[in-house]
Amino acid sequence: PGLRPLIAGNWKMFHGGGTGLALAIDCTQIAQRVPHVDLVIAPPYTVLAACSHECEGKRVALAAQNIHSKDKGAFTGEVSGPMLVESGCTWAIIGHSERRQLFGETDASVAEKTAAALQFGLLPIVCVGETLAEREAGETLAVVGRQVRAFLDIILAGAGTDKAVAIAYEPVWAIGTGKNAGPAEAEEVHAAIRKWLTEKSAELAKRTRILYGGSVKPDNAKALLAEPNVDGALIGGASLDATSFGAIAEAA
Ligand code: G2H
Repeated sequence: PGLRPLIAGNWKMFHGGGTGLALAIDCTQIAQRVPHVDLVIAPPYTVLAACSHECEGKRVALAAQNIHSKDKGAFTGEVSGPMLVESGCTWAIIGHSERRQLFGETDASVAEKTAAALQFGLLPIVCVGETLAEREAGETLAVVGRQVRAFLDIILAGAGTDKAVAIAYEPVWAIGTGKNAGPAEAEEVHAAIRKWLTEKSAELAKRTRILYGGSVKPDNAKALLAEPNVDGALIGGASLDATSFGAIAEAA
C-alpha cells in the first residue's frame, strides 16, 4: 500500500570487527543513493556501537539480531533491550528462523521478545515462515497464520498509533539455499499477513511493512519488491557485500 521500502541487512555471525565497520561505512554511501528507502543493518553485537557511531545521522539504522525479554538480570550471554538502545539500535530482529530452529525459540518467546522490544523503544522486525515439509503438506498459511497471530495483539497494543513495526516473511526452505520464493508465491503469503493485520486493525495494517526474506539477490529483488504487499526485504548473504546490498536497495 505504497509504504516506504525497508531494506534490512541481517549480517548473522559475519563481519564482527574491522570488516563490519568498513561495510557499515559503505552502507552510509548506499543510503545517499537511495533517499526513498529506509536502510537497516543488523551487525553482530560486538560491532554494533562502532557501526552506530559511523552511521549516526547518515540514514542507516541499526538493528539487533535478537533481544532478551528482560531489562537486566543473571542471564549469562544475553543482551537486553536497553543495552541495545545504548549501543545505537533502533530496531530488533525477532524470531528469525535460525533462532527458532537452532536456539529453541517458540511463538511464545517471540511474543515476549516483541513486547520487550516495544517496551524498551525498539521497533521489532518479527520473522515468520514455514519449513519445506510444512509447505509440501499444504500448511503454509496455517503455520504462518499461527506465528503471526501469536504477536498481533502485542504489536497492536505496543506500537500505539505511530510506530511502524515490520514483519518478515522468510520461508525456511529459501533461507541461504539459493532458492527464493517466486514473486507470486511470496505475494500470496504477504497478502494473507496483510489480511490478518487488517482484521485486527486497518490502521495497523496500513503502516506495517511486510518484508520478504530468503535468498534475496540483486537479480531477483526487483520482481519480489514489485509485488503490492512486499514492502521491503530482509537480506542475509547478499547484505554481506556492499555491491550486492546496494544493488538490492536500488531495486526498491
Ligand atoms: C534469511 C535471510 C536473511 P539469506 O535468513 O534473514 O538470509 O538472504 O542468506 O537467505
